[in-house]
Amino acid sequence: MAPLDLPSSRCAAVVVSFVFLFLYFSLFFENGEVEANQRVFLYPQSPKVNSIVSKQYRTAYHFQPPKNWINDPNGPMYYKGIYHLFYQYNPNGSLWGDIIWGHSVSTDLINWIRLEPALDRTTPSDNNGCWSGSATILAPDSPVILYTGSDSSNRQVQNIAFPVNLTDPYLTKWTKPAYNPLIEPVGDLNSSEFRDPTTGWVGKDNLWRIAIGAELQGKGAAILYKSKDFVHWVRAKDPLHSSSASGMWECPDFYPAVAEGDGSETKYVLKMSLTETGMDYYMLGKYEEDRDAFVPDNVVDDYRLWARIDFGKFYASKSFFDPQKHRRVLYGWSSESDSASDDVAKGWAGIHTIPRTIWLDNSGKQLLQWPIEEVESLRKDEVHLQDIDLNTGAVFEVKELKEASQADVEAEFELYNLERAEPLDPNWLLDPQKLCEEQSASAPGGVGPFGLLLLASDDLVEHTAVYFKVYRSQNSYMVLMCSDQRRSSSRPGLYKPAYGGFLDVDLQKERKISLRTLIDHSVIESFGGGGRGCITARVYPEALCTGSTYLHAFNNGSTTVKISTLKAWKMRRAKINENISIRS
Ligand code: DQQ
Repeated sequence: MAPLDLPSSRCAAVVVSFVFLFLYFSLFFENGEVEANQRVFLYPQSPKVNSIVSKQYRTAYHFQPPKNWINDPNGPMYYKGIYHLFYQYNPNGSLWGDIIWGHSVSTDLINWIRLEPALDRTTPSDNNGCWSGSATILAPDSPVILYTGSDSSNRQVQNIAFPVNLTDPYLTKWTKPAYNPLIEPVGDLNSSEFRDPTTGWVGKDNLWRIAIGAELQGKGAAILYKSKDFVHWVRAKDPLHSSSASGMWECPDFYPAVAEGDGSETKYVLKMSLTETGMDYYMLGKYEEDRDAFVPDNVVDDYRLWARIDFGKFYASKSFFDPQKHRRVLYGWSSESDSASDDVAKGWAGIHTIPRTIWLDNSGKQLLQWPIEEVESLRKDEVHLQDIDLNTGAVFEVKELKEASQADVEAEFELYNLERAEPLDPNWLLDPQKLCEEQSASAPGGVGPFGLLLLASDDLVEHTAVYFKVYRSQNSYMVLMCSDQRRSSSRPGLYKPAYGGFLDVDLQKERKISLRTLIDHSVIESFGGGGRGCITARVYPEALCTGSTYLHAFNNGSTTVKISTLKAWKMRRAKINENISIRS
């Protein structure tokens, strides 16, 4: 067809376009000048509310793929100098569905190279989804993946996958044997509540063990399986552990945690993700190898009193032992707090938190978490303030931190006087989130509320308050830590709770509470009391789109609190989705 030989419908379109162009130019140009206020809009005008699709809500140094939906981190491991991160990924959109395993690799857990997906929905035992699972490095050094497949009958079955080429440093391609599935939901197992195998461990009898999350006769459970060869698995008579205090345990994680120092204090950790709350919980205890049972230090029959990995928007976390740095590293999925239609408009949903080192407190009673040291390589433009008294009602702007949407802040608050600490009502321990909502950052108190206002607009109408309040409990003190999203954004349709939890800080010994926050556009990760309590929050301030955001410290308690030090850095952008040419 010659270039101007158009079919009649295309001719009509061209004629209409010429008419519009004529109208456009005759209306807009008078005396050769554009009349800006007489526009005829051929296309919809941009809305007054800043669009959720603003690039300002995408993170700059948290892990997220270029587009689409992600959820749980899967199979993290270190293998021959490379860290591998797999993740639940929808290649077809920004809502959950069509789940496969995305794959990225890194040498520092902060900058990532994006590879082709590791597991796709290609077999009868996973054609409705390649769901969560773990990697295990079998002796001498061959990595394998165990994952849950949603099979062609929508049953949850457990499958295995192997790297195609062990000399490929990135383990780019994975293959699934025809003998999958390895484990099926038979007997008393419910085929829709049986998923997420853990990393394997070896017992004294040289048999491999794994645990699989389940709901068994209404109880949350980690079902134990044993194997000689990692392929043929036999279910143990009893679960590793179960509890009638909750339903389904998703993404169980089981590992030893070591205290700092000589490492003599070791406890076992059983972590479970509860569907009823969308939160991650853990128990500390011992592993009785002879009985193959995890025995918690304290049996608590109300999950509201179980220890939490994070009090905020954080779920389905997974850890691995990093042999290079002799540390256990954990990361979790932080879902969006906007609506599903917002996610469709944005074209993306879900991020992973900055990996955290996780270890046992010397008391042996709780886990501590801290962002991995590698994240500090992104810091620049240090601000350092010292000895600032925050009197009652003080709001102190950290003016030196120009533009606070991509920052790392470390503050230490010194408490002069604990006498005005209000008494603790033990019932509050059941629902600290409600307490944070009722006793907000602006409600006057005794010792606190004091803390930081993050991602604040210039008029402070928008801000996320991350703060502490001290309560007296018999002869000691309890510290409430809150991250209040209720004023984080003036956008409609967002989920804006006030998250919170109690921290076990020995204030009689040390009259200081520290707060570290990683701020990255739509995420704020906060670590209170040296990592005793963590709160991840997702926020979408309008101020991010319209101008700058600011950092303030405040105190609404009736006693003065001192900021003994405050260090803040701007954070560089990490390389999150570097491409490589993929070799076959
Ligand atoms: N996500 C996966 C499941 C897991 C859940 C499916 C937890 O395997 O139980 O995407 O978020």
